Amino acid sequence: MAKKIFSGVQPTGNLHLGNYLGAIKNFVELNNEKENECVFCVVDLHAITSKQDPKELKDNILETVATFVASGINPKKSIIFNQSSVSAHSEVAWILSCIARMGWLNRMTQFKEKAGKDKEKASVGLYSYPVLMAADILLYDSTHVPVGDDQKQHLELCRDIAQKFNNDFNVYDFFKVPEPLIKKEFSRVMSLKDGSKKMSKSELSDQSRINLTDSDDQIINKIKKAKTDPLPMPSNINELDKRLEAKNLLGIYSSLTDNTLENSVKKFSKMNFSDFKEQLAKELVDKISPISIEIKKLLKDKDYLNKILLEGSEKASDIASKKVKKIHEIMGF
Ligand code: AQP
Repeated sequence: MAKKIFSGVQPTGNLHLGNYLGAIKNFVELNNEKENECVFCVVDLHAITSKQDPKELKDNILETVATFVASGINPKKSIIFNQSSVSAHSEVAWILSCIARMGWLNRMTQFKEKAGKDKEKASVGLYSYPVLMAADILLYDSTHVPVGDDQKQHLELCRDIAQKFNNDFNVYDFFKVPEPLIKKEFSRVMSLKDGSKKMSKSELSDQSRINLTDSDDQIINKIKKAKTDPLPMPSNINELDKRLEAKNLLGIYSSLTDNTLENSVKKFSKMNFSDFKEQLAKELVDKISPISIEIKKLLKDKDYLNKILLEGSEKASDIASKKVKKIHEIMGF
């Protein structure tokens, strides 16, 4: 069945293996299914929920587009654009913030994690970010949203907002209630330094993540130094919940090779970590290196990347403005 896909990535630099395996790899697969209509957004309005340097933000927007294309998203088939170029996103976010309830937002764990102890100093935008995300998704009548596991709660909020709007205004099925597309088995790539923490762009240690622009040597070194435990490789999948670093590395291997975790456990059962790491590094270099080379090549042609954004913005504006017109009618504006 044809799906309407929407997803976004923040242009906050350091795009990493977690972004790739949790999101972008799925974008490519969905883009390749002939009947799907895909919209992939560089969510620059989300990026400014924490302070951004304007020059770096501009560069990071283009780097995110380059990463999409280098990973295999075809800009002729999918819409690629940046969020701030379609003003409907901000407008509808305001309208939906009058639908969403404080109690719902207060439950969002990502805000609690990102705001940390000093909630008073977090921006209002960081708090209301999931409402903007709902606007992004609902504007395009999206049926499916491919995201990493960390976004599951925001997707549930988006569904609640859509349903409340439809009920409040008696407009059955006006906002489509989207389904999350989250990999079942390995949906969260963890830090190479700590198997209990998400691999993240903002983590200070570069050793904690594989960046999509890392060289082969950097990838090999980071895997060599990745944290493990003193035991040989697990021989049973049930051991993994207690051996988080082994679980993460085996998960990365399985995801890269499109294999199940169970098969990977069998394959490397009782092996030394160093032998396994050699094979993992080889797999990573095989998959990430061509992307890294292509990103660097594309970044030399900024005109091409800007053209993709411009064409994408026009197409996205066209869809979004029609939806906004209908929202205005429903609201009585
Ligand atoms: N570690 C991860 N494992 C699986 N999926 C992940 N994603 C991010 N990290 C992981 C998924 O990547 C998509 C784009 O993420 P984003 O750039 O919009 O925002 P993020 O989740 O805030 O990324 P980071 O790296 O975690 O940034 P910081 O350091 O700022 O917190 C999303 O689909 C996300 O699920």
